[in-house]
Parts: sequence; structure tokens; C-alpha cells
Amino acid sequence: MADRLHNWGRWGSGDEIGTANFITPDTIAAAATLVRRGAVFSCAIPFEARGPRYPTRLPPQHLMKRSGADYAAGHPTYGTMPDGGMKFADDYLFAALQCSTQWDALSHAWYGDTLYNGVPETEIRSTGAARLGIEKLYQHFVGRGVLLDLPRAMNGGERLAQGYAISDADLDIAVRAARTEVRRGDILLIRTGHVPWFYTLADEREFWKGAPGLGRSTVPWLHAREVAAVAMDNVAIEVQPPEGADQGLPLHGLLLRDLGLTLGELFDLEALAADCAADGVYEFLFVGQPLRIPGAVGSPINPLAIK
Ligand code: UVW
Repeated sequence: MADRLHNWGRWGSGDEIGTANFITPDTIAAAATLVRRGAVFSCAIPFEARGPRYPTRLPPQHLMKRSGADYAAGHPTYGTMPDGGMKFADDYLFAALQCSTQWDALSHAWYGDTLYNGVPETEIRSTGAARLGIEKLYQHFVGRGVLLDLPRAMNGGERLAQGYAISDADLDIAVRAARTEVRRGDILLIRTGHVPWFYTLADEREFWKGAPGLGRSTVPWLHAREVAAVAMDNVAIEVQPPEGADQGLPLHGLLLRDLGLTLGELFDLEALAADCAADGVYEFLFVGQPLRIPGAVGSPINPLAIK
């Protein structure tokens, strides 16, 4: 499939942003006109210890360096104020950049010894990604967002079945149900309905095992529509386990490496999906910038859909 479908060289041999090139000033200006009610929907899950994530990634640790308790115990205040000086709270975050709602950078996954656009794997260094880092995309993800609500479109259910491989035909059904079309430069949000289910689980590992997600037939579908990015409410975009004889995460190779398509994971699409079902409008302005961390291979985000 990679021989037929790839974007290497499409935007020049030095390109590092892949399908984000489909977002242009025109697509952004058109997307801004989709804001009609001023209704804002965050697509982020809370950035906290209990949350859905890939099993090998540690939960984030949020630590207070200074709190009200320090001042109550006599920590000196700063400067002079009527009531004895200013007091400051400070905190730290120790976290995998991929442990919550996130973008996978184009430097996140590859096969063979090259990444997107032929970048050698030696460019992904112990000091960070010398090329294809997430910071290259620091102001790119503004545009037309489209929600494809698979469970509602396919069976009216709350979530897709465990291990369900979403096909190109399923995506067509959801597009028809949304009474819209997918256009070049869109940021496509695909709902499986699995995030609320995570919070009901006694054993958190169930979330990853058998996650519904994209199957192979969606790769040509996405390529043909020239979307800028795809984001979902599952851990890894793709179905687990993979289809047929495939193993591991084959769509990471096809989408990130071959197409140069940035992937968003662990989005919470519930509130947005409920609103879209209520007003029948599945398109909106999407804004979701990564942190500007030089050389990072992913970034947490708080993506917004604005209608
Ligand atoms: C892995 O890196 C294994 O997964 P993800 O892209 O979901 O973070």
C-alpha cells in the first residue's frame, strides 16, 4: 500500500509538516465563518493520573513546589503589600508527552530506517528529533473540523464494539449521516465512543486491549480526501489487534511515515458529539496547537471545536 500511497516529495524534499500543508490561509478563513453560536467544546480528557493511555506510559505526576500550606507554615512572602507581601503557588509536571490528549508528531513512528519524506532515523536523537519534531507544527492546526460520529451513524449505539475495524464504507456512512463532505485541509475527528467507557472500567488495561479503530481500508480513503490531520477518542487511532495477519501498529507506519499525516489520540469527543447530534451541524472551527517543544515527538493539547 505504501508504494501506491505516499506523500514523500509532494511538498519538496525538505518538507517536515506533511499533510498540514493542506491547511492554507483560504481554508482557515473559510473555517472561521463556521463560528455561529460562539459555543466552545474542549476535546481534551483531564490531564491527570487516572486516564486512558497506552499501557507502557506512566501516568502524569503533577507536583506542587509551593502552596498555601508553605505560607501557613511561615514561608517568607515576597515584597511589601498591605497584608504582608505577595505569595505565589508554583507547580511542576512530569509526564510522557503521549500520556493524554495529544498529537503524534511525524517523528513519532516509522519502519525501516527512514521516517516521513525519507528522513533518516538517525535524525531522531537522544537530544530530540532534529527533524519532524512537533514544534514544526506549532501554529498549523487551525481549520475546518468535521466530526464523524461512528456509533451514532452506524447503529445508534453509545460506542463501537471492542476490536471493531472501521472501514472506508463506515466512514462514508458517517459522512452521509453528518450531511456534509470531507474536504482538503480538514481536521477529521472520528468518534468511537470509548472515552466514557474507560472511566467505568475496573481494569484499565481493557481500554487498550481490543480498542476499536481505523482499519486498513481507511488509508486510501483518507489519502484521497487530502485531510490535514485525523484525531480519535482511542489510544492509537488504529484497531487493536490489527486486521488479518498484521501485527503491531501498521497504520502508524502508513499514516505518519508514508502519508505524513499527523495523528491526534485520546480526544474526548462526547460533548461535541452530543451537540452535533442536537443541531445537526458536524462542521466547526477547530483549533488545537501543540506545545512548542523543540525536538518533541508529540505534545499534549487542549483542542477546541468552536461552533
Ligand atoms: C504508540 O506509540 C505505541 O502509540 P501512540 O501513537 O498511540 O501513542
